[in-house]
Amino acid sequence: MINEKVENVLNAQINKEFYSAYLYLAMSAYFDEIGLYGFANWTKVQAREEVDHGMILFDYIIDRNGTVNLQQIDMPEKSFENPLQVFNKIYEHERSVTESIECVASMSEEECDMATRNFINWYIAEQVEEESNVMDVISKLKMFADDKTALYLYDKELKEREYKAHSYKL
Ligand code: OFO
Repeated sequence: MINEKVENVLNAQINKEFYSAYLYLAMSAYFDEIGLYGFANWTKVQAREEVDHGMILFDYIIDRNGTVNLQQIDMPEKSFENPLQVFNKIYEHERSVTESIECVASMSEEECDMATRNFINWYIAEQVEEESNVMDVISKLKMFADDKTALYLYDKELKEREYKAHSYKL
């Protein structure tokens, strides 16, 4: 059985992960519209990873004999200005997800739920990777500035990103 407070924050986290997927899909559609198909691919792959993040939490609650409580997913924003602005937004968003994951960790500690505390370590490490990947894109976009050729070549590189299913099992 899982502690009720911990169960609530895990359910809220499922919602945040699915919202992340929606947000990345909105960004992917934007990139597709402006012809940056590599950026569209990168954000679409990320959306699939976010669904995995949500599903891992879903399965974990069930494994602990808890109750999954799915909540309404907010509508993501859909108007964007340029690639750098989008990636700055992504960074801001991922920072807020990191904070939220850290709150799950501290709630599980407060409630002496060491199984969840241990489980959530996977997400803490994943957030380090996500923030770092986003910062990498931001640095390159800043370096290219208005160089369209560099952007074109980088877009081709981002087209190579492939989806790999994420999984976690107790
Ligand atoms: Fe699920 O890590 Fe991004 O939001």
